[in-house]
Amino acid sequence: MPESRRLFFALSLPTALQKQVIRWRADNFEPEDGRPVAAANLHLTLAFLGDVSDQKAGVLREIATRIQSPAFSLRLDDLGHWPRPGVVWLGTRRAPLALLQLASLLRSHAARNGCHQSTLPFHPHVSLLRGATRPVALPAATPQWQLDATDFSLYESRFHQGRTRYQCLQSWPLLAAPP
Ligand code: 2AM
Repeated sequence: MPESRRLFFALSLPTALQKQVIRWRADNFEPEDGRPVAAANLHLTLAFLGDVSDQKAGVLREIATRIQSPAFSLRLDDLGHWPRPGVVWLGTRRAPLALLQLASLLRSHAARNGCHQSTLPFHPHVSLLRGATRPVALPAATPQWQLDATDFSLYESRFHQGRTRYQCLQSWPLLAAPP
């Protein structure tokens, strides 16, 4: 049987922003609200690929190399709770067009290469807590962070010794805005 790995394209959060987010999260949620996503695992998924053979991953990496999409800034100014699948998330009230186009491009390439894509509309978000299936009191004040997306990455999701770890396999630059 060929090797396959669980992969997804995502935007990473810079370490400084990861730290701010987890500090704020610790101050604003209770342990019973859900399991905190590890700081290094915080990310915004652009396209989920599922279990992918190395051959198919190679094709998708080639495609990613040819993508010429502009860099963009995203305000992380929205917060929500999905009781199913049990996620508390950080999102944006106004998704930049460049983000929507990048996600749409990656999703359509993924679909064309046999990676099943959800029919749900793309809702850009960073998962903060998992297993949050019971009601959660969300803080009244929504944080106002900015994520400057200058590249996008391919991640592998691994489950080992009871922990999920996302490993960045490769990153591709987004085009800087002309001066
Ligand atoms: P989530 O944060 O909303 O759970 C790695 O698992 C990433 O891919 C996570 O960000 C997860 O989104 C997303 N993901 C996992 N399974 C998925 C699926 N079946 N469809 C779309 N996205 C998925």
